[in-house]
Amino acid sequence: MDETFGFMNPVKNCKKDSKFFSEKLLMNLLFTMKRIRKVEERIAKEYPSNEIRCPTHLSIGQEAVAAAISQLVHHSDYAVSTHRGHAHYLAKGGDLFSMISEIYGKSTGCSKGKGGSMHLIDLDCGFMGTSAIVGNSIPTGVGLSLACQLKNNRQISTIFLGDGATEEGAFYESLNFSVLKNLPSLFICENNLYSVYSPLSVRQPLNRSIESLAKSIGAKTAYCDGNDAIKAYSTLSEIIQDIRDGGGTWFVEFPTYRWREHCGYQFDNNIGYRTELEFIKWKKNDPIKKLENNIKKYYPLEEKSLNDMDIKIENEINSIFEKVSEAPFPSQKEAYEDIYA
Ligand SMILES: Cc1ncc(C[n+]2csc(CCOP(=O)(O)OP(=O)(O)O)c2C)c(N)n1
Ligand SMILES: [Mg+2]
Repeated sequence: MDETFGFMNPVKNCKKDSKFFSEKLLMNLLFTMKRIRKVEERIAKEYPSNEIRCPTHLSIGQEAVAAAISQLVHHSDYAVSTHRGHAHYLAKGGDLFSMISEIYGKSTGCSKGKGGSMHLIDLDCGFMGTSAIVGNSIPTGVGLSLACQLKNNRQISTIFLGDGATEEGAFYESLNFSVLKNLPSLFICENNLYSVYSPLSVRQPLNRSIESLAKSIGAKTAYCDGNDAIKAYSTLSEIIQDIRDGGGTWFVEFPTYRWREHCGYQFDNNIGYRTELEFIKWKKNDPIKKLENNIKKYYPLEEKSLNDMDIKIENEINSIFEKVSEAPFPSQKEAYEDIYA
């Protein structure tokens, strides 16, 4: 039992095997992860041509948690995210054409081509925005939780953040307020061990986990493998149920790892802040392969169905990139519209 709050930490009951879940759910998780991975790999492939002009933070390697969320939240729920937000936007149901358009600065983009990769929004599915300022979207996410509570309709607000964002004052103020008011907030901290080039060891005391920080503020907390879509799904499904039932604010820490450089399409293991060995260790822990292997233990997962899935995703991506290439840039007269300055 969790002594502080009097109920079980769901991670301890977490179902780890595909046998507990339907084939349909497992294939949805796999499809979502592959789609996110392939979209970002395509962005990485196109980036050197210099047509994408905005800074772009890829989350290749970190797809599992987003996929789990995609199967658990509704369009009527809210979510906010960070500079590394492509996966979260897509998982919440964000429109792919609008996202790719935005990354290319086209007027068909979700921020009319003025925001770029770090300013994704899709109001139709409750994805309420991402921000280039670390920690910036956290208070917005808690404000949305307050709106959910006032409406009293079992909606929740998911707040994606990185480990680095837990070093921002806004994080503490927001979490404190959310806990105080018993708001339906789900804080999802994807701890990829780094804030740009700084490892956790130079930023936070040893032997104090991020989860324990959130717990000390009064949030219900859990710690779960961020590269295991099944564990993430199982853990989050219990937590989201609790939040919808009025259980209040949760904070879940998911250890994971980004494969590419902090910002950009390349690999940067050679510049000295992390080792090739560490990278290889995490790459072997590929969330997509991990899910495939787990599915294969209990269900037939044939090469053909995997290939069909790949082809379906690639066809969608090809047609969207083509459509975006034909879309117009914003006109010059729009330059001063929709801005605060
Ligand atoms: C307030 C603020 N401080 C610093 C930065 C520079 N910055 C951009 S991303 C980043 C790292 C954030 O790390 P984390 O929250 O762990 O997210 P990750 O990039 O690892 O996904 C930093 C420090 C910023 N954008 N905003
Ligand atoms: Mg980080």
